[in-house]
Amino acid sequence: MTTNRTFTMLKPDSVEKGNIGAILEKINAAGFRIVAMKLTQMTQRDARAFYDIHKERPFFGELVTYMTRGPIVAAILEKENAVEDFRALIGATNPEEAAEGTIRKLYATSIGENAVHGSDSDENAAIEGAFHFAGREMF
Ligand code: IDP
Ligand code: MG
Repeated sequence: MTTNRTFTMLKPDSVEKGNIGAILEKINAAGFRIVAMKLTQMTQRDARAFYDIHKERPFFGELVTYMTRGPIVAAILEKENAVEDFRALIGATNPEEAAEGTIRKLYATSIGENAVHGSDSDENAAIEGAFHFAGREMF
């Protein structure tokens, strides 16, 4: 199944390093339209809920600390086949395994601090978009 929308976060390392503009440029150049976007900061509770699927993993505490340490940019993106195409644009979770030219290859530091989030399914794109933007009139 294809979808028109996905959800992304430019994670705290991207904001800290001043990479918001460069990453948004890549996203636009790849044909995604920004439907909703905000600078925000996740609380511990937010991050634990957002990454609940990983709560038993050994890196969960580190992940919550990382994702809450500073602002993120949360956005909903629109494009034909958005979920799959955006995962291709960001590259593998581990930047050492990410393809040349992908956002993680260019801007990630490590498997933990990997610059961006991209939803992995249509269902999760809808859940994650609602998590950050529920109640907005604009979409
Ligand atoms: P994804 O973001 O590519 O979908 P997931 O496996 O869903 O990757 O992991 C969610 C996030 O958890 C990753 O983006 C990364 O920030 C963090 N993470 C994943 N694996 C590790 C690890 O082995 N060590 C530390 N952090 C990790
Ligand atoms: Mg994932």
